[in-house]
Amino acid sequence: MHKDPNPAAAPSPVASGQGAGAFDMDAFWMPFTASRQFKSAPRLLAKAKDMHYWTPEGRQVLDAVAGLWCVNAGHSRPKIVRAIAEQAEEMDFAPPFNMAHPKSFELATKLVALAPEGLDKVFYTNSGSEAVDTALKMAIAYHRARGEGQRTRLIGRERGYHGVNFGGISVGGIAGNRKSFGTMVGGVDHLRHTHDLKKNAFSRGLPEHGAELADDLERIVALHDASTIAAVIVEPVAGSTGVLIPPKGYLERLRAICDKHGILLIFDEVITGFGRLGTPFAADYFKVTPDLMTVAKGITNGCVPMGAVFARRAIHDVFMQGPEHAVEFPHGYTYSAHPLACAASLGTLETYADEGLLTRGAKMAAPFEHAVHSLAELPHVIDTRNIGLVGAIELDSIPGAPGKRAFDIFRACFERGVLIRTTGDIIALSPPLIVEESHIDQAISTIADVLKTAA
Ligand code: PXG
Repeated sequence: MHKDPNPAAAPSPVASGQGAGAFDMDAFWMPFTASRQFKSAPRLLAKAKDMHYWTPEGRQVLDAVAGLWCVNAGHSRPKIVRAIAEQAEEMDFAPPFNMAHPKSFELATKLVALAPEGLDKVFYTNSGSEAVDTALKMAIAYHRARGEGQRTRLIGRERGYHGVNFGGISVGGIAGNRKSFGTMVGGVDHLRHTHDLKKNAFSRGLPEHGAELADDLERIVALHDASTIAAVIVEPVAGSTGVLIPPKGYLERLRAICDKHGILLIFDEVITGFGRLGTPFAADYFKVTPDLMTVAKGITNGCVPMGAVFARRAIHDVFMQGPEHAVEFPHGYTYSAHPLACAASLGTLETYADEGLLTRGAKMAAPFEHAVHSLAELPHVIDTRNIGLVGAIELDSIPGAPGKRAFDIFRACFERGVLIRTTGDIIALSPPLIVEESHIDQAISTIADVLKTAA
């Protein structure tokens, strides 16, 4: 049967550009994109190296967001590229259920060595969303396996982002990502978020006020009883929702309340993992160790999709019962421990180690902080904030058009050769960890120029 490739009456959008040629843009239903706007004026990337992208026309664009918070070592790094190419040549795929390949073990050993003390086991997924849903399932199944099957409730936080699968949007706290999807997973409650500009605007590093917001967990425990609660999941620093940095003492307090009530604490380190704060993980930065930790993005430098859940040994060991021939944890993906992802991750860890990238953010944090806060006095700026190599510039919204001001700035910056990320009316910066001061200066001066002329 022949299918009309373009059945719509209206002509589909066509992109053209030197090097890209012309192509039909109709078929691709794009993720998290203002598609009609995009397809009327596409922004295309065709090449990347180190700190930069190039458009199909050959225009250079500075990457101030590490792709999408993931290309921590910079783009197309040789050891990673080689590892992927060699692996593809040697073995393309190996089934991961009741079978394995050596690199999956080699990588797990290396990941666990890098992870905070006590997180001794690693379960592979293919994305952050899958890591989150895996961790939530682990938490509930763990309690059941040790005879507390009534502990099924999951607690997230307002404004949290934990990917887009049903578990993740259920514990997530961004209304726009939830409202269209029905009742989602039941038995979920949310802590209050910690963002308080009245008290904490223009904080450098951790905000002073708000540790007591962790006590909101006690309110939830009083309502549901601790015996019904499996786990609390939070991003140590919330990224997607606009860089919400935890108040001093907040995460320590959350840890203590979880311990008091036998509730597992899950850190979603999909963004904060692999050096973003100047330490390998946010758990290291805050000296607070969760029971489960989700990662993705930087685990392969964004080169091949991969995520993972780190677990305390004691959590894993509870599953190791029943007949020896039986599957202990009925969960996993066709592409768990995919050979290309494992190879990419091994190349990534080697690159991080060779160049000291997982702690480089600590060195660059001071000039980065200075640069981000230099925007504080510019038009529309209502907050600047930073931690490690993450920064945010929050703008007041155009009345009746939330998000428009920042989106216009995003487009204008791209036109001027700098890729930033915006969410609502917040500009987020998270450059690759190889960033130099000259790159920071370029990104900040471009944003400043655009802000000065913004509507
Ligand atoms: N948890 C956290 C904390 C994340 O930041 C995910 C889970 C989901 O990961 P996957 O790999 O399934 O996308 C994320 C993803 C943004 C942005 O604009 C951030 C993410 C994804 C898309 C956009 O800030 N983070």
